[in-house]
Amino acid sequence: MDGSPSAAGPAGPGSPDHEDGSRRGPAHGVLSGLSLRVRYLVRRAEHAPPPPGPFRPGFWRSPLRGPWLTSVFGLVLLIGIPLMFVTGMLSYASYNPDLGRLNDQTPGKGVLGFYLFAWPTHPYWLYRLTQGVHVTLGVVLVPVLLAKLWSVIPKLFTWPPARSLAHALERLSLLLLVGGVIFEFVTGIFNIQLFYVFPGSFYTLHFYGAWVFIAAFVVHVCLKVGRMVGALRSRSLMAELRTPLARTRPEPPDPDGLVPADPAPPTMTRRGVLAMVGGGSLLLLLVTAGQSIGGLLRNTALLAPHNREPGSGPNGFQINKTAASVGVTPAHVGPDWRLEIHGAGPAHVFTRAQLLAMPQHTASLPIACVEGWSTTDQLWSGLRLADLAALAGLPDAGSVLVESVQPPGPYASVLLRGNQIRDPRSLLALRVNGADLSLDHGFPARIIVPANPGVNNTKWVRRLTFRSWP
Ligand code: HEM
Ligand SMILES: Nc1nc2c(c(=O)[nH]1)N[C@H]1C(S)=C(S)[C@@H](COP(=O)(O)O)O[C@H]1N2
Ligand SMILES: [Mo]
Repeated sequence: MDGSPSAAGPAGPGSPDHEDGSRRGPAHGVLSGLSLRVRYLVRRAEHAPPPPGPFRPGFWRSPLRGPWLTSVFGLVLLIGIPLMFVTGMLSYASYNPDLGRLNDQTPGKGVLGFYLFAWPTHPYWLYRLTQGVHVTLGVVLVPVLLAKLWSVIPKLFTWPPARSLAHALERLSLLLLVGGVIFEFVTGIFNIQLFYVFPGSFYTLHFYGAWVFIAAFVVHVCLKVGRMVGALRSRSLMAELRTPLARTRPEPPDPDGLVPADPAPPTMTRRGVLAMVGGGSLLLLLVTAGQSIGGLLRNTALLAPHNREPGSGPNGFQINKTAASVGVTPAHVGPDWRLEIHGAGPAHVFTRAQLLAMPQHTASLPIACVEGWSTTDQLWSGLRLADLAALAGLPDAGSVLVESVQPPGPYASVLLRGNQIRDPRSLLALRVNGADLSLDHGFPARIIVPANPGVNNTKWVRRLTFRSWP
């Protein structure tokens, strides 16, 4: 396609009627004006040589660039990116955003919430798995993504930048694709590294970014999947893995112009490139996965920003935010602390000693944070949310508003659903692993619900308000 004059065909000479915008409505007028301007720039650019540097065809000379190598990376991303999207959307559903603004501050998400459903409590490790996959895979795919971008980089420098309106639109879709994927990876990785530098909320940017990106991704896959299959069939992976440097040759010239016109002698085999990218991904897997798997492997999570050494004893597992960091002081949770329970009848107020005197239940459940790290199962004990709902006069409660002693702000309160209240493993926990909760783990009382994202397991609970509606 590159450099072929016929490619300018659709916007070639003729169709002067486009100039009459008034007949076809204002939008058409703008489009045809744009089209004319593009055509003018194209004609000028076609007569001028490309500027020196990456726009010149001779600039990109790697003999390894070609449709086969691009398609190998493309295939890995074709499997990995839908998994990222699905696990991301599941993460969003897990916050129960349709219960209200306490759980989701995303402004005007509107129709994008179309798929939301009642997040289940079975299996209890569900969120630990989905979000562990989301974050671990996101880190592991970085070398593949960089290799894929490297393999197609000459295409990002085509000259003239736009040959026709259609070509300009195609390039705009590439901008959304490449810009979108970089945006999602950068926001995601900054988030898990607790590097909050973006304006507004990460969560909102990452959520809207996912939809923009996935739309561009679907278009791109539809356009390219046929060529990808053809290119993958053009060479055998096994044969490629056995090819030494001396026999490494460029792929045959391709219509997309990935194969350089003037290739340099190879300095690396395709096997070497695959080993470098695969090895990079494997290394990232080894230094990331431990934060989600836990146990001894936690020590290998070199990229985990915090909590690699959570201490020992019954409360010796990761803490996300300490009490001090969110403004919870010993005074909030001292002898004057009370739990209020509201529902159908008059409110109930309990001291911690009174709560401990009630029948206690246990559940073995992990903490699984949205940032991808999780703990192994911990043995929690306390009061069943179902029993507290019955006590409040609403045994079939549709939801409960949980409020913390923490000063108002993110995570200070949350809404849980009826199915979460009814699960017998859902607790207002008072103790963990046979000891009182530590202050940083939510003393005097915290929520723990199976498959609930960590962020909805509110610590330092002060009030539960059961409601009959969802
Ligand atoms: C193909 C690229 C990606 C897509 C389509 C995607 C999509 C999503 C979606 C839809 C959500 C739920 C909405 C939200 O909580 O903001 C989400 C959450 C999240 N994603 Fe991604 N994501 C991608 C890449 C990544 C990467 C590379 C990382 C980091 C390694 C990452 C880390 C996270 C985190 C930490 C959350 C939870 C955010 C929060 O609730 O605070 N994502 N993702
Ligand atoms: N009140 C309150 N509860 C909270 C938080 C918080 O900041 N304030 N952080 C939440 C988040 S994001 C997680 S992952 C879990 C972590 O629990 P842990 O610190 O006991 O491991 O607590 C949740 N409960
Ligand atoms: Mo979290």
